[in-house]
Amino acid sequence: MSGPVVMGVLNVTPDSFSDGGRYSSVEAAVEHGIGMRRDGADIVDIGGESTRPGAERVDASTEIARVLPVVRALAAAGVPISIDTTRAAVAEAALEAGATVVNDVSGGLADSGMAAVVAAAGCPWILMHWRGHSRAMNQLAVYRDVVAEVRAELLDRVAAAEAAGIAPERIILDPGIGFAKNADHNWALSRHLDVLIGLGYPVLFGASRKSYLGRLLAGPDGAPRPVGEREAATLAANVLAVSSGAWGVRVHDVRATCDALAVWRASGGPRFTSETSGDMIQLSGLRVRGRHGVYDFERAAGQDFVIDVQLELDLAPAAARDDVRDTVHYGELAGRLAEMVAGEPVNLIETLADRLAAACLADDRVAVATVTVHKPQAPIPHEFTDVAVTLRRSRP
Ligand code: PMM
Repeated sequence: MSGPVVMGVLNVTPDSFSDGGRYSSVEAAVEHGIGMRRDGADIVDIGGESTRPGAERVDASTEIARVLPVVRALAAAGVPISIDTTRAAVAEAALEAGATVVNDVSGGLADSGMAAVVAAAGCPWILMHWRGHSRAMNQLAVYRDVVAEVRAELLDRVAAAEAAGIAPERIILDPGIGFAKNADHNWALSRHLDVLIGLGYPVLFGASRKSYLGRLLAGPDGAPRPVGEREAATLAANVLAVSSGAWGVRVHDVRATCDALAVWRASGGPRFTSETSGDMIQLSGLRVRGRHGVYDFERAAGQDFVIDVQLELDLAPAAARDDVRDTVHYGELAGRLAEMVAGEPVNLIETLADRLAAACLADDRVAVATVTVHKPQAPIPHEFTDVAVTLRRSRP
């Protein structure tokens, strides 16, 4: 899957806050799942227990009975499926029936058997930030610094998952919008999503139609905007999330989401956020002998060229994980650039700078490359200290 991933919500429950009761029959649920796939969903997320604040739990056999026929039928129809459950037994049954992702809103906290099921399946595991089951979660919405605490609590869940043998590349994080969080908490997490994205794991954002959007759009009488009239707000929240670098969005209206993402893509896709803009790698004074120039004697004798490179990219993943694979290896880059400067001669240092910039942008994590080529021994019949060109190139 390449981002942003669109996850379509399919609750086979009588009481979920948005679609509860609409897809209680297997036929209606399957039809809706196939429709969401047709509309562009990368994956359909099937849940059999409402996680709405205050909701009562159902037992595992009820949950299994609700989801299994739908998982089976949609898997048979070729629809990629995640199972939205906090229970190992439900996840195991759904994986066996054709689900390929586990979406665990408890981040592994609700059922100590979940990690083993996921490890055995070798499937992706969405770890959502969670503090307790629906009945109690509103009382648990107490934070001094919600962003820092959600980040720390998610890192605990990651550590537990990795200790249980889950490969890091299978882990997806989710801030858990609306779960043990009030509206202010949700807005703080939306504003600082880049802090979670900076952990280096894909981040799923699930704001679709949630009550903080309803509260934002409350009428003059203070009544929240009804659930069915929060779609425009949902689309705006989701476009902002993917602009911050979210890996995917979990939504009820797949078609509208895909339309909004098409506009986002056509408008240039990701933006750097305040947390990551300004990150850069600088390599200065790379001195290499080359034969660039318009004169024969330059081609024959060669001279020194000095290269400065500035790469703009998000360095938060590398900083968080302390792993060179998460960043541009400056030693390897220097080697590639030196080879180009020493290689095939060109007439102009503009052309050389342009080629070096293209080589920097070949790593698709680099958003902008600024390259300066100095030619301090250029054939200029006057005393001078340096001549240089600088090109700034960004990803198309
Ligand atoms: N929200 C709900 C259910 N499952 N899973 C993830 N990963 N993230 C969420 O935000 C999330 C979820 C509750 O909403 P619903 O009634 O739309 O399913």
